[in-house]
Amino acid sequence: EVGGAVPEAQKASWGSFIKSIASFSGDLSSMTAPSFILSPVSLTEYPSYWGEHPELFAACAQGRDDVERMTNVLRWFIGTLKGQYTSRNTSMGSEKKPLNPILGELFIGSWPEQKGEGETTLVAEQVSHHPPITAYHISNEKAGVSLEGHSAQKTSFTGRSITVKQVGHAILRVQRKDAQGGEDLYLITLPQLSIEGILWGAPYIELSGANHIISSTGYAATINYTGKGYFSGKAHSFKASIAPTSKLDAVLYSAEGEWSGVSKWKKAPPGQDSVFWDANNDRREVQVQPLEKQGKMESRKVWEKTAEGIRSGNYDAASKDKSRIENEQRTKRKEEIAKGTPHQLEMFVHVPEDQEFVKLISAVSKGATEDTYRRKPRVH
Ligand code: CLR
Repeated sequence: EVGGAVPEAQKASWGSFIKSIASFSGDLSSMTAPSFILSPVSLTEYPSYWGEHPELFAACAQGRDDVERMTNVLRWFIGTLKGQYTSRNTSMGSEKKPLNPILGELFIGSWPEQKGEGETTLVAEQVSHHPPITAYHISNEKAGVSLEGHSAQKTSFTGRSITVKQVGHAILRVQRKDAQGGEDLYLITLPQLSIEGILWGAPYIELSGANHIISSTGYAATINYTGKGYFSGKAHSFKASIAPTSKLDAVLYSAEGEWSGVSKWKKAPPGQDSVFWDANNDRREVQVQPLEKQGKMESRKVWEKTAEGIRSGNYDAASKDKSRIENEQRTKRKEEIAKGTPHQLEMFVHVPEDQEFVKLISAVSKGATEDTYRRKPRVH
């Protein structure tokens, strides 16, 4: 039944929303959607999913050798997936439509040290509004680990589901602990996702295809995803393998299972437990300053009233406030053009061709190139 999970009063508008998705290509985030599907959280907050297991993030720098470090990086990566792709279902009942960030919107937060792993800090900035692009930088100085990346999406509708191709990549930098020092890089590409359950009105994400973690150390991890009805028959499944980058089919170690549940080593490194990762381990939500201490471009400050409206079911107030913000933005852009003073990024600089990406990606895709955003150097 179409719209079975949709509140009675919104069935008609859900129907027309689906029709408009079907005849629409590009930027879903700018579409008006029925109120039951709206989330009070902006997309600038989503990079925080990368940091919700601070101990796994810090462990990326540990390990006796490059292979062991690669297994730690892979575990941290797999450990982020449950938060990234199922947490709205858990907290709000289904996948939701996030608030569409304004240009220059910031999200700043941290995970205070708990067990000697060091403090992890996060800054994210909306570096483009159309198309929407979010840049982020997450760092644990004590552990010597940082992650820098950007995130955009290309969406298309296939009839019953929305396919989302993730555009962007991240680079994990790990300080070496040996005598020579220096740093190791891990290029992280992103999987494709599809949004299922659209017709029913209860959207959820399934991952498909593959992504890679390619390291300057000479090792790479390949992660393949399947959902219900594929090799495991279970939703949210993956198989990951670690191999030398120069010979990806010479698999050294492999793990498989559910990224939102338990996964196990298939080919385990010596002396390891059979469990690779248990996603039932607690995630630690990022901490942010109280609203009254936040700057006016900080996400929760920007969307304070809109989010309040969505949370309390006062959708008129929410949509009024959202229109006010969007109008202000249009005026701002016009003024910038009139004055010849284009918007300046606050925390990041745009890099037209990411040479680190070009170099590392060549192992799986010759000649590929992408731009990136780098965190501006800070004055301490
Ligand atoms: C953003 C980057 C994160 C992972 C992630 C998770 C959920 C994705 C989101 C990204 C991008 C925007 C997204 C969202 C799920 C639904 C939403 C695709 C990739 C779209 C714009 C809303 C669709 C509207 C519905 C019918 C739910 O690291």
